[in-house]
Amino acid sequence: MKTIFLLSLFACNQKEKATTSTSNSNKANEELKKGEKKTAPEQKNISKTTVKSSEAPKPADIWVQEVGLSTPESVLYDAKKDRYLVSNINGNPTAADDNGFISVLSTDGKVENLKWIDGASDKIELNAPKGMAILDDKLYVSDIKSVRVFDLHTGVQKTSIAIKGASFLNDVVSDGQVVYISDSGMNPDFSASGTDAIYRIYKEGKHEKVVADKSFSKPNGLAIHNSNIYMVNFGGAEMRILNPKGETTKTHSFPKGSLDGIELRSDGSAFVSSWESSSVYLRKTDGAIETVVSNVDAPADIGWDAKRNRLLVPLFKQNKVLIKTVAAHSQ
Ligand SMILES: [Ca+2]
Ligand SMILES: [Ca+2]
Repeated sequence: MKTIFLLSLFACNQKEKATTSTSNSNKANEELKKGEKKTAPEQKNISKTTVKSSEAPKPADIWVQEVGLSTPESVLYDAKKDRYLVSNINGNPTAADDNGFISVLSTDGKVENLKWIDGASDKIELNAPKGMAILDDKLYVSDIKSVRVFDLHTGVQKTSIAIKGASFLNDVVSDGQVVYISDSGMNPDFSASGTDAIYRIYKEGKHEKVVADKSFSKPNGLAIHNSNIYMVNFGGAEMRILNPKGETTKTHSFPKGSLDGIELRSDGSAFVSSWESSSVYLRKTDGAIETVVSNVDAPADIGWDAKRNRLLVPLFKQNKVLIKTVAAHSQ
């Protein structure tokens, strides 16, 4: 129910946005100021723990805002080209409006190309881009019921893979061999469609269903570790670990739900974003859960810059991206 409420709220926000874009940008400023104030104690806590391993001061947060991002769903660290990619739904998450776009940010948070890949182009089909993953030299982007495939270097659209039976494709991840995609199983009005599933796409474009299970309750973020699939759900507060056959081997709970993005560090610890708590959790390998980012409204599909220990947090409703350095993993 909560999810539906949040999403209805989103739908209302979108309507509002169409008529009050100027006041919204003022509001965004006010909210940012509030957010900065609120995050201060949290930053203090984090620096306390980092002091043990490093005397260097923690780098300041970088806010990418008022640059034209529009309903940013996902941020991906492109290690190959050392840059950040941001998927922008630009409107309703289920509208086939061909106006979605992908932005390129430098690692210092500057917009290098706001509409690097742009649905407005006749050569690009892109409605409501969400999760992204890189495999070889291709960028895979989920787009409602299809996966769009682009050349990572030129942004040229290579192909489009329709996933029959899917209703709300969401996160995309690659293990270097194949690509996995979650279907959150939602209708255009965000009610449950019952198609909750995880799919696998092979390099040559062939795809198959790994597992379908309504009880997943809106599977959203995906990550891969040691061939296992980690999945968090938007309709609940759980992280499942599945083997490559799609069988659940473990389930872990988080304090609050409406979980969206997940990124794993090399030791298996997991960053998970939660709309319900407006935060990003870190679940350590011993099972302890701490909050590493707080007071972020609608933190969607987070990214992880492993080179710089930075979390990349898209604020879905505020058209912003937060780039935040977190403690290196020493635990
Ligand atoms: Ca187009
Ligand atoms: Ca759109």
